[in-house]
Amino acid sequence: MANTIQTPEGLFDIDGLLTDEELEIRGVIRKFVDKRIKPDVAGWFERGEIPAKELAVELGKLGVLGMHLEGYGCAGAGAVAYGLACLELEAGDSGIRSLVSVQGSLAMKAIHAFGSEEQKQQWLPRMATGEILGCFGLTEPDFGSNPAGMRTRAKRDGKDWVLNGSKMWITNGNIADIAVVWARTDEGIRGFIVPTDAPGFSAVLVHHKLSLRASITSELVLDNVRLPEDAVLPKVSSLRGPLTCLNEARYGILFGALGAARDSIESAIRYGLERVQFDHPIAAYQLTQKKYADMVVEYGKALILALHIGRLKEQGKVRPEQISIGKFSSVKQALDITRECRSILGANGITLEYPVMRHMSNLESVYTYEGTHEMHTLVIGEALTGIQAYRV
Ligand code: TGC
Ligand code: FAD
Repeated sequence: MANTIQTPEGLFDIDGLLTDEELEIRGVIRKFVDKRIKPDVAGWFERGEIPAKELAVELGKLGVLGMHLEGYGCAGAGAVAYGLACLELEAGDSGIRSLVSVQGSLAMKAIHAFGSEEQKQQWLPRMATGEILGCFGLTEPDFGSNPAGMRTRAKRDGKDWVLNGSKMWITNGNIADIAVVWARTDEGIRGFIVPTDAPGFSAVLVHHKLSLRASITSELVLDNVRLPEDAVLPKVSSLRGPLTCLNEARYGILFGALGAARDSIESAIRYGLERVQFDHPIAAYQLTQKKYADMVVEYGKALILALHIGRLKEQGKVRPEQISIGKFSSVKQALDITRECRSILGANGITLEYPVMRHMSNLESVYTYEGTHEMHTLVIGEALTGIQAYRV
């Protein structure tokens, strides 16, 4: 007979691998998610809306927007602390983690890594508080996995830049104050800070999504958008710019997806202990316990891998293919886990009364964005063979 009932994390003594500061940050975010996100998120998901502006200010007060960046009002937290924050946020909903990822790891990271001192001073402190929201435009309607083919173009006109093109599937596009837009120029691929009230800029909401419904997704249209010379990010002129930012956001996801998995496992265990069939709770049946055991073992393995990658990142040693391994592993495991949890909840599992199917459908987007599962497979394959199979 087991002594005490343990949580998925307790079973692996995960807390022993974390510092006091990391435990404290995790606790604060978990409390915020329990109080502010979980009670309302099913309704936001159902209605396809999210009070993103309000939440951004609250998340700014919590210190999570750009929390892993140094200076300019950012907390300068360690990589593991940031990962744990993403995990707790995604235990609420992938859309909330997306809001934070896009702001901190994509839009702010681009300015932090490749912006001028003036650009950093102008934008980062107000982005850290959530007063200014950013989005990140890399994907285009015809260039998703292969951003190198992008058609959006920026041309010099005197001292100005003029941008034309479109970006697709852009998180926060309709509510952003600035868009970091990547465009082809005569000097290579460059990043531009585009105020969203610039003439010629428009954002069109994507409707009818069945996934990430508590998140805003948009098409950005750039029709002769004229920008001053200092709108360009001066420190990069190749795909290295956006891919550097993607490393950060993918890193957040390799922790984040596990939050959706954990919340689903906890929900399925609670349900299994309460739901009685054939005179016993379904958690008492061996087939159900096998499901719990399989899921929790995979969850724990993925979390330990995430922590290992986090510690490598803190030491400045992590390589992009290791981040690919993490995203590949966490998202796949999380998706499999949510599907299994859904089966434990039976018919109730298909409703928004429980978080499981919402997490599952969100993870379908997470499986695709920030590099599809297949692209990460091929990045790992390239690291093992030296062959870029995606170009063959
Ligand atoms: P390649 O020719 O190999 O390299 C071009 C330049 O980039 C450098 N580089 C990297 N730099 C930093 N980090 C990495 N991971 C890098 N990989 C390559 C490279 O050194 C080179 O630099 P330079 O200065 O010498 O020119 O690039 P490629 O065209 O062959 O691309 C490789 C590939 C397939 C891995 C890349 O295209 C890729 O990752 N595709 C997937 C696209 C993607 O992930 N899109 C995500 C869009 S954003 C998003 O989904 C947000 S979701 C919202 C949310 O998070 O909530
Ligand atoms: P495609 O690239 O057309 O791929 C379709 C299928 O073909 C996939 O299975 C893929 O793996 C496979 N495939 C493609 N090439 C190869 C190959 N060489 N070998 C084997 N298989 C291949 N983008 C942004 O820039 N900013 C954002 O904020 C953003 N937010 C998003 C939010 C949501 C909700 C979603 C769903 C997407 C978002 N994206 C964003 C876009 C996302 O990054 C792309 O959807 C993703 O990169 C894949 O591109 P695609 O959808 O065009 O698929």
